[in-house]
Amino acid sequence: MLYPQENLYRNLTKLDGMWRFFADREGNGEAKGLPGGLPKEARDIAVPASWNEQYSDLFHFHGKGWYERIFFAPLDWDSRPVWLRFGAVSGVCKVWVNETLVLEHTGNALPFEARIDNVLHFGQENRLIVLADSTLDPWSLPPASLEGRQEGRVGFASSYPNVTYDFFPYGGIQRSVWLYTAPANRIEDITVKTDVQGTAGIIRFTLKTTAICKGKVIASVGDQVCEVSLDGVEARGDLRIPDAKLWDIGQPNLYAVNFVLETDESKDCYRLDCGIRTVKVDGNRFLLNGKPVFFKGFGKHEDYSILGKGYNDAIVVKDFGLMRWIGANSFRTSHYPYDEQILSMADRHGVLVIGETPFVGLNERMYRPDILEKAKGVIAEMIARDKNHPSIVMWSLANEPNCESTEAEQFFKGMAETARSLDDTRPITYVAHLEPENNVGYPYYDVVCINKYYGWYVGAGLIDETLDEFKACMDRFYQKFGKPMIVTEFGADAIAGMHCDPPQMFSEEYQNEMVAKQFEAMCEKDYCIGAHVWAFADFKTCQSISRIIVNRKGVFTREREPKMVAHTLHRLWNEKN
Ligand code: GCB
Repeated sequence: MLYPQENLYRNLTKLDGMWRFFADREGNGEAKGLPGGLPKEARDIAVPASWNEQYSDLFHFHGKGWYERIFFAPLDWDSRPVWLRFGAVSGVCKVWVNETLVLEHTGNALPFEARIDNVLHFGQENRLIVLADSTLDPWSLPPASLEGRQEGRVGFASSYPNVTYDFFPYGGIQRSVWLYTAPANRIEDITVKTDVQGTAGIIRFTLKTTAICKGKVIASVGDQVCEVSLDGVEARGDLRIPDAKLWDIGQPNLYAVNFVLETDESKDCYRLDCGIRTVKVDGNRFLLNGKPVFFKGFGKHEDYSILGKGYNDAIVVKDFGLMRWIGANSFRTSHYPYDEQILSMADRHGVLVIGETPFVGLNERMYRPDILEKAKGVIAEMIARDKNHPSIVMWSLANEPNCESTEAEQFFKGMAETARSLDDTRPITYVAHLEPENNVGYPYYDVVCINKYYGWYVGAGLIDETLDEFKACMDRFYQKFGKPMIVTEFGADAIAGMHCDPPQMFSEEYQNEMVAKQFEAMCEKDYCIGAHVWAFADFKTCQSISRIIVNRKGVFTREREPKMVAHTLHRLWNEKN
């Protein structure tokens, strides 16, 4: 799905800002006629942002949130097709424009859109109503539930809210809302794949139109032009760039390719930033443009106080600055696809991204054919949205699943086949926390990613004593699967400002020493091709006896101040290529 863009044939306007909000605690808003307008108790709310930290009584509201926004549809947009697009809304979402239901979507982190000009009043005000039903559902992807309070158990099982993952289930319209025009028969989609032939770069494109048409497609960048005829809904071509500058780590060479669609009835264009690069897993190595890569970086979250999971440009700018300073070359979009602007930023900064699905905490009861079908749909949505980003070099299809049974194997095989059929250019992985024999999915994947907390959840307080266990664990995975490995999570909680000599758990010294020693242990293993510290910054999670307001494994605080370990990583990572 193409990101909205303004050009000669397309206009857009953002509907971000102050909306009205109503928390439907009885859950019967639809029957009460809320699609026609919110009740007078509705209050101001900012979009994009989660609702939970905007008002304290909404903090633990995980139900049906209703939003309203009155917007003006310009008169000169009359008789032009108009789309309404949501970057992401939590849970099960329904959208009404002037009381007509125009959109329904399920999921927290991917966009959806609909053509709405047939219900718009041009040159007048229009009423937009959004229902974001964030009710925690044990069968959703990811699974979550408010039920099952469990006493006396340690860890997430006894957290509130009781979800199967370690981050707060924020709700709301968390990414931008757009209204845009484009020709009726528009450039519906573009897929680019790149290759290198000698010193030339090849940008192979497939362009899809909305309707069957006759005409031509012209792709150009500078003096290089590729014109192909179109008869149907799809045109393919190769744009050749002589002496191409490859996209690489810290060398974000991008070619702004202009795609023009010319048919008898309409014209459209779209500019896409393309990075020419190759990625490949070869034996124990991960090759970018033929050169081995060592992934240095983090698992991250979209998370900030007050905003919750709401997208914010300033935070993205700050985070990329910190990643550059510390010497990171990569991050994982743990545990869901991030806002598209973050991926574009990674494209522009030459940062590698492991793009992850929202499938965190999958368990054995989920491995049913109907849930696999749903999962395949989400993988398809993610790849459709993100396939053109050069920064994305691998897909991670799940985080820490229980993956032991024949059903699990079929599920993971099915997901792998879907991802490969939709994208034959990128390796795939999933992220494991259990032992090799409890990971029946790996034979179908290219890279092994493990999350290991020696010296924390295993061998609490023992940094030196658990180092050999950690190394032995890495070896077990390599012996069983013979694939390159990234340690996608390791780390310790540290409360900023808490100091201790000798280092003890929760002090900055402990986190610092553990991360440094484990990083060095990984560097001893040739099959280990990356180290991602958990986590980039402290982040909000559910309440439990093991969390002090936030998860404190951040190398930076939630406000992005460095802890002691940040300075150590800055040194280690700037030394290691
Ligand atoms: C994990 C999870 C991550 C948690 C982390 C922790 O293994 O993948 O979501 O936040 O551990 O801090 O426990």
